[in-house]
Formats: sequence, C-alpha cells, structure tokens
Amino acid sequence: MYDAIIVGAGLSGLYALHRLRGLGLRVKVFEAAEGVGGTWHWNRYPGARCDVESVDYSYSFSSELEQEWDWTEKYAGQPEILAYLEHVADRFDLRRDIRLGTRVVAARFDGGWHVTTGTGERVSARYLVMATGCLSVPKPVEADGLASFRGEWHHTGRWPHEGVDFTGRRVGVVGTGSSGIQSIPVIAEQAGHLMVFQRTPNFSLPAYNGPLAPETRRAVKAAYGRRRSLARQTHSGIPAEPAVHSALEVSHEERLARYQAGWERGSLVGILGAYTDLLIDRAANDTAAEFVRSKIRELVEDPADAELLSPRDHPFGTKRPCLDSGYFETFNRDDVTLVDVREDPIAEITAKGLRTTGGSEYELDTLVFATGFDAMTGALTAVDIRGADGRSLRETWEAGPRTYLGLGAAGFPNLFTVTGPGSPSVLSNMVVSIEQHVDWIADCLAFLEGRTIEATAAAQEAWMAHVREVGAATLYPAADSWYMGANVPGKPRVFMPYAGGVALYRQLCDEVAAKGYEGFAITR
Ligand code: N01
Repeated sequence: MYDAIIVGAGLSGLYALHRLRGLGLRVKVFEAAEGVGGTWHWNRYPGARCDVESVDYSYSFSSELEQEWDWTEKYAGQPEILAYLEHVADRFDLRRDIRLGTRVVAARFDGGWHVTTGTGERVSARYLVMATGCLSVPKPVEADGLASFRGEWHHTGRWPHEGVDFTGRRVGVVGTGSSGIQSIPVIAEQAGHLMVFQRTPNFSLPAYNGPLAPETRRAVKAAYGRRRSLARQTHSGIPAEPAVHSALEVSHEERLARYQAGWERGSLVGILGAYTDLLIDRAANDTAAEFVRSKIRELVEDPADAELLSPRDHPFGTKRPCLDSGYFETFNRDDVTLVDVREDPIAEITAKGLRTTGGSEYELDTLVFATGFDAMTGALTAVDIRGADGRSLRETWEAGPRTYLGLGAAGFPNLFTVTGPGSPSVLSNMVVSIEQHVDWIADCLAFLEGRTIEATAAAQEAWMAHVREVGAATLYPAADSWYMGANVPGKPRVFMPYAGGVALYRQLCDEVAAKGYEGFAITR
C-alpha cells in the first residue's frame, strides 16, 4: 500500500512525485507512455514548441535547476522541452518510482484508493493524484472511412517517434488550432503539395522565435526570483506589467501603436495584456481583433485567402491564440492550398484521400489530423474513477465537471486533480499553475498526516457558482472553443477553467489552506 499514487509523468506528475517523496511518503507514478514528459512526449509533430517563453515555461522549484539549464531558444521546440523533462527526471532521481508503459484504467475508493492498470494489476494507496494533463486525450477522427484510406495518417497528439517523411507527398492537414498552425509551415517546406482543410480560422501572432542570446540568459538567471514572483502575481502566469487602461479610453493612434508593440513582442500577452478590458468588453476586443485581421491582410497576398484566414466568429483571445512562425505567409506558396471545410464540410475519408459533402475530391498520400483534444475532462473521465458509495466521476460529470477549486470533488475523498477543471490551468502558463497546485496538494498531505479529506458539497456548489459567475463576466462563452467543451460532439457546453487569474486564485487557495482547509471535510 502506497501513501500516494500519481497518474501521469508529465510536468505535473514529475513535480508531484518530487514534492510528495520529499514529505517522506511512499509514492508510485503510473505513466501510460513509454517515456516521461506527458504532452511533450506525445506531441512530436513538426514545429511543436511552447507558446510561453521557455525561461518562464519551466520549473521554478529548484534554483539549481534554473541556473544550470540553458534554453537555446526563446520558445524551445518539443525535443528540447522533452530533454529538459528527462533531465529533471534524472537529476531528481525520479525514475525509480515511475512505472512507464502502464495505463491506469480504473480507481475505486474504499477507505483508500484501489487502482487497476491496463494489465489488470491492482495497487492501493491512501491518496490518488491525477496528473493526467488537460490536453492529453486526442479527439477521435470524426469523418467516416478512415479505415479505407490507403495513405498514411497521424494525429498531431500521437506523433510517431521516428517522424514522418513528407518529401514529395500530397499532404492534407485537417485543423487550424495551435497544432495545425505550428505544423503547417514546417510540413509545407517538405511536402510536394499541402492542402490545409480549415473549418474555423484562428487568431495567431508571430512568435518572433529565435536563439536566446547568452547575455539574455544571464540577465534572466540573475533576476530569476523576481521574474517568477512577478509571474505568480499576474492573471496569466506570464511575467508582464499589468494593463491599467481600457482599450476604449485611449485614442485610435495610441491603441494601434500599443498593438504594434505587442505584435512585435511575440508573446501571448503582447496584445491581449495591453488593456484591461479586452476579454470582458466586446467593443474593446473588436479593436484588437481588427488589428490582428489587418495584419493577416498584410501577410497573405491573395485577398480571398486572407479573408478566409481572418477569424470573425469569436472574440480575440476567447480561444487560446496561437504563436506561429510564418503561418500566414505559408499560404503565399504555390504548393499550399487553403480549403474551406466550413462552407463545404468533409463528408468522408476515402481510399485515395478526402471527399467533401459538395462532392469535391482531394487525392492525398498523407493525412494529418490536428483536430485537438477532449480537453480538461477527457483524461479524467477516461479512467473509471469511483468514489465513496461507488459513484462514478464520469456520471457525476455528465452535465459538466464539478470540483472544488479544481483540486477536489465532493464524493471523491482523497482524490486530487492537478490543474483540474475549475482552476485557471489552461488559461495560464501551465507550469505556474502546476507548481501552485502541486505545492498546495503537498502542503495539504503534510497537514492531513494520513487523515481523509473530501470537498463538501456546499463548498463545491459555491465554488462552481463563482467559476460560472466569473466566466460569464468574460467573453469566453462567446466562442465555440474547447474551453467550452464545444469541440467534442455531445460534450456539455460549460466554460471549464476558472477565469479569475492565477494571482487571485492562488490567494483563494492559500486562504482555504490557512483556515484548516475550509470547505473540505477532514476525518480520521
Ligand atoms: O486543437 P484545437 P490543437 N472537421 O482544438 C479543427 C494547446 N497547444 O491541438 O475550430 C474539420 O485548438 C478545429 O476546427 P473548429 C493549446 O492550448 C499548444 O490545435 O472546431 N476540422 C480546429 O481548427 C491549444 O489551444 C501549443 O471548427 C476540425 C482544430 O481542428 C490546445 O493545445 C501547441 C474537425 C483543432 O484545434 C489545442 O490545440 C499545440 C472536424 N471534424 C497545442 N474537428 C503550443 O503552442 C476539429 N477540427 C504550446
């Protein structure tokens, strides 16, 4: 019997193992993949890189680690991020408590947690920490006929380790979210011809990625403490000075200059963080959205393509904007074609490629599905989790996830979710949110000394009402996004993350802890 079982060995699971072991607990991590790294193990598609600067998208818990690791780029690519996580696993001697290639399929609470793996093995622990990630269950391909396709196909979230050779091939990419937007320019470089099947255009900003100069690295390292602390005091977990003005209280010229500077900064918060009301006021948001659309018109030579690539169906920032390297410019290539599958949807995959409902046929050698994930809840409900009195998490969440602080759920004692629904998680720099959650969970376990903890139904109700209220005061619900569950057919339409920002959220979590874990029932 372990003290704690952690499911997942990505950014969350690795740090959770480190912290919990540091408390002297007996801990086991189960990881379905054959390697550590989570998201960065699976998402090996060409062009995959982070969208928060690497010096910030990295652990802060060890100043030695911070000082010894050198990021080579502003936004490191997937191989470098994975190498970092492998280094963390080695440096903190984590591997001896991680079982790779082992999927947890069920977990039942009965005083403690009894976990069943894919091979039928049963293991027990007092506490269960789900560190399964928010974007780890790829959405199944929705079009019929995939089995008949004679070419090669891949989902960006399950990319083969040996890579994919696109040389001379007719390649189709379905999906233009972050995964599509990052991979399309790189695939276009290699492919014979690339067809991009777009249903909804996305806002994307140039990353202005490049090598990190040694003096930049030195300067960051010299002031790392301050930088991390600034990140924790922000809304998004990305260090930046907070906006002070409404977009509507400054002149058109001043706004344009501010947006231009934000554009050139190559950061998610460059424009979105420029004014206080971009995510709460439609008129304010329109000013930023129109600025980005004007950039798309400058970058894309063909006016029809430029219009097709211009998002008009959702406010800027209500889907996570993408950071790209040459995305819009890719459509100026003769060997790249943009296909509107909103107007003429994909009807089926055929032996030779793809057919639309309007009867157009596209012959393809390789199909890439950059079609996203069953976000936030998918990895949690994929496990048959049954709490006290046999209640299933999947059924309990049928109308949408219900948690207290995104950390625990009523009816599921001793279960913790790292960056669960109802916490800022995906709206933030994930590493900042992960560290905050893992630290909170570790402190809680130290406090509990083996006692049982469970969110009360009343605290959960109140928290969900607060999450709803804060979400409803923003523009987020206006988008058909995966934040809303809108990308998965049949998934309830609920705004899942907490939009109050990481600074306020941390404060609320700390207050709960300081009051002896208020809102949780603690029993022997
Ligand atoms: O997935 P998405 P993603 N027919 O859901 C389209 C993070 N991330 O993997 O909008 C046709 O955003 C879908 O169209 P629509 C980041 O948080 C980060 O790209 O549903 N098209 C959309 O265009 C991101 O937000 C990075 O109409 C279909 C696309 O596929 C999150 O992960 C890199 C379709 C899916 O976009 C998810 O990003 C990558 C269908 N049946 C990911 N189904 C970084 O930069 C779906 N689509 C760190």
